[in-house]
Amino acid sequence: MDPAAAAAALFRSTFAAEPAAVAVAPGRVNLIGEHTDYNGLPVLPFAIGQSTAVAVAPSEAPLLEAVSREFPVPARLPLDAGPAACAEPWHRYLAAAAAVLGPRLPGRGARIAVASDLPAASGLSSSSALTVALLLALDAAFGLGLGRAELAGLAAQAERLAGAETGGMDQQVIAFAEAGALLRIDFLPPAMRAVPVPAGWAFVVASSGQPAPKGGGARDAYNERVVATRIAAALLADMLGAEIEGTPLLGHVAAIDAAPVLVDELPARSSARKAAATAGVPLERLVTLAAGTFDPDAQLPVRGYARHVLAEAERVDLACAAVEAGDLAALGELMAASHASLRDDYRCSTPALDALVKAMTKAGAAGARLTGAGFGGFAIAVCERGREQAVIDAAVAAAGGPAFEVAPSAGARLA
Ligand code: NG1
Repeated sequence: MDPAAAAAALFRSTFAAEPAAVAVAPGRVNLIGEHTDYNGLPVLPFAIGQSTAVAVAPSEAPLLEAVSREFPVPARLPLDAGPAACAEPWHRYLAAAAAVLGPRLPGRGARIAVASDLPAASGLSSSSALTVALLLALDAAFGLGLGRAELAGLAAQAERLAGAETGGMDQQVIAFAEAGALLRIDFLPPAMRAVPVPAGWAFVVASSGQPAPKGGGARDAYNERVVATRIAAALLADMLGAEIEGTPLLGHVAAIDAAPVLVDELPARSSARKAAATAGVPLERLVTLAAGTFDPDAQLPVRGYARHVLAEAERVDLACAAVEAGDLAALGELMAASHASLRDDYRCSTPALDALVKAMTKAGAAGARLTGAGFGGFAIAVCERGREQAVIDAAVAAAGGPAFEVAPSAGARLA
């Protein structure tokens, strides 16, 4: 059963009532532009056909009562529970959605049923699909009148409260994607552009066999990189004599010609405390996260991280041009360079992801790379249509699967 029908059926069988609204939000794959969004630098993702559906009806009690087809433990959370109090990772996203809606929910709770055909903890954005679908369904059920951009912003804030200091790519592409196209997203200043995909290309995603749970260790590894790249941005701005207001991001300095050269003069490792003193910025701008404060004395490999982010942003520009020119070989080379940079400079690949990328490339993919935050999860490959089955077979042989074709699909909707 597809997720929308399954969520509605689960709602009926659990609560013996009809849902007031059912919303469906797709997962996403990032073609290129990895770990750039929280630096205010561009990304090139697309929404996929697999999705999470949420059926909702308002209830009188100030509680979220929720069941999921995929997660066995049901939720019964006070509206003000807050994500930190939830032991079950999937409950955190429910509590976080209630927290960002806050006073917009008129003191009443909701009954919720969830069904998904997206693999969890994979880098395919199952958490953002859940958050966006939930907010869209609550918006419809309570008549909140949220606009799409506001909804994507609230979903990103919810995800940050749940623990990972995300940059907002996932929620935005899930809210705004168009079928048949990639979505180039810029953040400084904000902009979006659909980039149609040539008809003869196919995309394959494949599991490395290792989950990358944002509710667990991957969250700390992710947040370390958010803080380390803020440190790099503050130090580079200081070297360049550039003024940054608020949180320093590499996107604030990336357009300055000398920035890529000066990256090599950054310290190999630094702590937030040391960098704040050197660059003369308040320490809290470097270490404050929505879900807490990062250790100001942790020594982080800032030079390699910054080198990856600045080079990756350039690859996004080149990849957009390659897609628009229908140049599959050029796109493939950029994806290979992205993976190497994520492996060597950003240190977020794993031996299983490296082997998977190699196997898919050998089987005829024009290019392959890890997708999402890494530390496990999925890889994406692009190939000429007709070669996708060979790439899928090679991926399953290398890492055990699942591996399947994904097609650029439309964003979130009410069912
Ligand atoms: P995944 O691993 O797919 O959840 C995460 C972030 C993105 C982005 C990528 C790395 C969340 C919800 N999403 O994606 O915003 O920073 O890593 O490019 O944390």
